[in-house]
Amino acid sequence: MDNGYLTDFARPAGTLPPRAVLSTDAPVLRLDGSWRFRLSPAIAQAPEGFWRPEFDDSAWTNLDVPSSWPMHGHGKPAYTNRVYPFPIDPPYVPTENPTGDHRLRFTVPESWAGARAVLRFDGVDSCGRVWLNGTELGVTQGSRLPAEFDVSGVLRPGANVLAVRVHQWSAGSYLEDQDMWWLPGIFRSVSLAQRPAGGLDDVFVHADYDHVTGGGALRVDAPPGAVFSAPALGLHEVAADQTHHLAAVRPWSPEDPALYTVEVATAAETGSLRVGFRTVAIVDGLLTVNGRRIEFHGVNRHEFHPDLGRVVPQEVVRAELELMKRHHINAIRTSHYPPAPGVLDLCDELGFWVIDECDLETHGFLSTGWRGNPSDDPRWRDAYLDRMSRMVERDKNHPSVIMWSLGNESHTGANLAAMASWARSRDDSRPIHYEGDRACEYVDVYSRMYASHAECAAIGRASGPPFILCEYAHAMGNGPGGLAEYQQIFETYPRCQGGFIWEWIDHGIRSGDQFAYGGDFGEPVHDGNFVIDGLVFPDRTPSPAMAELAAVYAPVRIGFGAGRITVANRYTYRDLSHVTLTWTLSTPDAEPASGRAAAPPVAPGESGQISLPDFPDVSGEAWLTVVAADPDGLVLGAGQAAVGAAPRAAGASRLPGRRRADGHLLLGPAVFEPVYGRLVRLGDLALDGPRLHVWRAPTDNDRLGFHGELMRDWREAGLHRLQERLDGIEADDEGLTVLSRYAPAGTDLALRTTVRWHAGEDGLSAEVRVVPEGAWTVTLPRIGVRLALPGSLSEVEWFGRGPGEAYPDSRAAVLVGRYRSTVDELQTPYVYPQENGHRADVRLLELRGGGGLRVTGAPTFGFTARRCTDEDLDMAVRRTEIPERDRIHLNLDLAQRGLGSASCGPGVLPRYEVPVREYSFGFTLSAL
Ligand code: IPT
Repeated sequence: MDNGYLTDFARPAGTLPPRAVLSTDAPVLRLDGSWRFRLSPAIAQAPEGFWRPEFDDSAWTNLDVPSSWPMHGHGKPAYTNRVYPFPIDPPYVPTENPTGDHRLRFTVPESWAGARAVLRFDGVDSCGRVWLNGTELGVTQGSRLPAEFDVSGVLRPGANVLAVRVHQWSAGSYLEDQDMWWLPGIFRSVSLAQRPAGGLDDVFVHADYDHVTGGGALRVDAPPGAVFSAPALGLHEVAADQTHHLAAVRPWSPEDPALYTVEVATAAETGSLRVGFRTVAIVDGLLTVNGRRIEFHGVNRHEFHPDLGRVVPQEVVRAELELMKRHHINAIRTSHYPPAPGVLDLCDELGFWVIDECDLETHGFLSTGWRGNPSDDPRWRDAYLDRMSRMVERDKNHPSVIMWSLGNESHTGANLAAMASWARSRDDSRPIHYEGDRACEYVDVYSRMYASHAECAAIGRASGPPFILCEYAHAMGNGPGGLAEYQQIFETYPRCQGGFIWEWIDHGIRSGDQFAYGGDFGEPVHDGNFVIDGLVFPDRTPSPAMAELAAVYAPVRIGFGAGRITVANRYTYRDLSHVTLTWTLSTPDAEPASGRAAAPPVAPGESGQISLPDFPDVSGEAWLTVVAADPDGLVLGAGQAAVGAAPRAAGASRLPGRRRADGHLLLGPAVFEPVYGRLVRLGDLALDGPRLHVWRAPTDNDRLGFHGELMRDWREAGLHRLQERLDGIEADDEGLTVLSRYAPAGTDLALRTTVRWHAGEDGLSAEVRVVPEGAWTVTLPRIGVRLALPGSLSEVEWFGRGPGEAYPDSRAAVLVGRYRSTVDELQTPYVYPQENGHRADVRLLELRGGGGLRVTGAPTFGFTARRCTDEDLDMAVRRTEIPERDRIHLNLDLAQRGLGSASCGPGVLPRYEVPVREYSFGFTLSAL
């Protein structure tokens, strides 16, 4: 048998011309369900003649279609980012080519007798050879694109047998090197549809909006003689191929995704579409929709499910898109392939700007210096054009799709340019995107990934086509940091029209109680946890980055100044008539007052002011919080201002320190041991500390990166293994002084500390001074102290920022208030263990449970509390490796480094670093 199709430069065979997805009254038979399946490690080991109807498949297993077969125990998933997991020798593929033979027996009703019909595959990864009733129909290519075959005359009423041989590797694999798991299979739906003669094989709706007049123009390209009706627009059976001008329509946008039902009909078939009116145009260097500059608050969305692989049930998609909407995400780039067709229906309905991206990535050619890259090789031109036309034809009727993207990371070349010009000739209503065309020779927008803040601002100051970040803010592990600073750039420079966070979801595969990443399936070549870089965990639970992003993308911004509250409307089209403001006054002990106010009438892009509410006088620290919400209670923005006096330093009276006969030192309720001078008892509470602490379990952004591995420098400097030496401990009439030197072995670098202890009515207070010694060349993960506490102190309450974790460059979502949690709940379960759970700007912290400890800051501190040390967390590479120790390890930080985005992009902005320099800070401890 000839397998030449595998190496035919990714050209499908025997497929029908592409067309739009359309629901019509022509009968459809869904073929999803339980199929028969057999996996062979190579084609030569696959059964001969399995396509024959009479073939005996009783020894095979059952497999649900759609499915990614490695997720069901057949072979294994494998992860690489850009490295091809096979030798680069296009168009050839390895002999070891997992081949999944699929068979389905199905019954066709008598009413189908003699009907013209097509068999449709919505997605087969990577290549499928198809037989119906023993007749070969052809070969699919382009995993994430539909393929249809004419089955008229082959399909028959009664029993039919469909046989599909799917190969993991084909020439198309060279074009599908996206950063994700390699997951072969028939992973989208399979269906049969009758195609009546004279029916609606294809339609192309054109629904423009004139923002000057408020009118719409509607035309439907359909077979000759077709008519359409749109009752809500007063149109009844009007000629399809003429433009119908409508005096007033409700325009479509993510802020108001207004859809009109349009029924298109020929004598033989009636189809139904949901149409949105909008006009995309580049005007004076700005990307506009319906006459306004738009701004992408977007995410890159891969199709992923932790149990099913690339099969994402439609109800899961709906839930995830609703989750995006609740976090003020208004745009999706379908990285890096067209999504399942149902996804775009939901984008139309719920409202997202979509950049629909073609199924194309040849990133692995980076390792040959792009030698042999298909993008500039004429032998691959047909495949490039085939993929582009199949995407455009399939998705052309979606109002949400406002740009076509040629693909991702495929360098540049004539085949990409040809895709662009074909798309323009077919659909001139949507601009073209492709990040690889830096010179904008064949694209309409200047697109970049991971450009630094400074470079984005420079681009904003220069002139040229609209600028977008198709990827930014790499959400790997704990991060990204610096989102708010990017947003500020989008708001400062009109040319900078927003971007798409990389990426929506962690692609972790469920494995017992945790999620697997690259290498966990024994892959010889893999990229580890680089696939765990989303805003939501693999099970779609939001990570703290989601709260941050919601605050940064918030459509309403609250500010304070000159005794007034400023309310800024950051919508593109909406006013604020749906917004209610709620205010709360809070102090460390109570919430003495709250109330409501209407938002001022503010047009999009404008801001208005209202006066401060009347709230009672408060003596100490107090905060006024104003929250803007919609009628469903969804928070649209929040702001805060301090309205009371700052907290005072500790009280006056001071007890003397003294030395006990056994060498221990006593100060009021406190006992210090004589070896290191650490506090070991405070009243009834056993403690151990404080010790200077500068380490954190490196985040992915600390560990990885194009900009020099920070973690390597930290480890070389020995920050994770400081030795502690006691240089002196003295008791005097006013307290104790402990002198220590913290230094890594093998260097002459050190941090000297002087801790001055006092005991008074307020508790036991420490004034810490840190003075560096030597020529340090690194910055620090953090500066602070750590203490070990009894494991029973697991109830946590604090007055400070919360409720979620916060770092200096990721703190837009956290507001000052009084919060309660537990030590266990303070942890964020990042798939790859790393620093997490830090609470910021804390004034008062209490840990309780069979006694308690109160910590107050002078003035504030950050804290983490967990049942293991930072060293434990550092050692673990899987969640199950994080030990649970007997004690709670509490870090009190004066400062902690920001997060940045260095795992793939710029690092922490200089102002969020922790330099080695002198520091002074203080805190007060009391036993409860
Ligand atoms: C960029 C890719 O486009 C994306 O698919 C993903 O791999 C991301 O990086 C990292 O997670 S490419 C990179 C070289 C900038």
